[in-house]
Amino acid sequence: MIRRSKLLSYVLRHRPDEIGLVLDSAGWVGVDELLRAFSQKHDPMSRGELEDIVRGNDKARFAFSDDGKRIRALQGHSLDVELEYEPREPPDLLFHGTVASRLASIRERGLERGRRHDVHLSTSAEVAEGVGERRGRPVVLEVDAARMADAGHAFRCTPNGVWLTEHVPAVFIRFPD
Ligand code: HQG
Repeated sequence: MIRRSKLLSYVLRHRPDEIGLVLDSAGWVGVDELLRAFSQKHDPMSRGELEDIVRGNDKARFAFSDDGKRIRALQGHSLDVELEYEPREPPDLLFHGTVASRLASIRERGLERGRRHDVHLSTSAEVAEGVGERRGRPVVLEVDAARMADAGHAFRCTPNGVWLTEHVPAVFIRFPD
């Protein structure tokens, strides 16, 4: 299940071409088409199994369209997709989890989106800590989102509560002592 969920992330965020799929401009692909492509290139997957992955995913990374005919990843793309989340006013404070080895560069250049579409921010320090932990001992940075928004930076929020913005200049970051 985890392996399949990772493969689904990979296909829907980065490399649909790997199994011969093309996503539309908002990242959607037909469920039947996806299942067919999966079954041709990997083990066969049923609609029920796909539903289990989408529902069972710890971070709600995927969603079906309202009619259930299409599926997409909710964030994390490196592909050029327009997710169409409306800009929203962020909470005053947001958090970003990273590791010590990144700090010198972040102090200099701010938080950069890298390969991803956007910088990912969390509403809680605990969640950010979990994100940082993927790379080592976590360091949690505080982002002054209210001041960023005042300065004209746009924020969007995914349906699973991840806040997205293109770049966080270092002046808006509070580093731990
Ligand atoms: C760091 C997972 C040097 C940044 C997680 C991070 C999250 C810089 C890494 C989601 C930098 C990028 C996103 C700079 C940022 N210099 N390092 N100027 N600016 N960095 O994976 O935020 O499992 O692209 O601190 O749970 O770690 O994919 O971003 O360490 O929600 O659903 O560069 O990915 O979710 O790494 O994680 P990532 P992230 P999924």
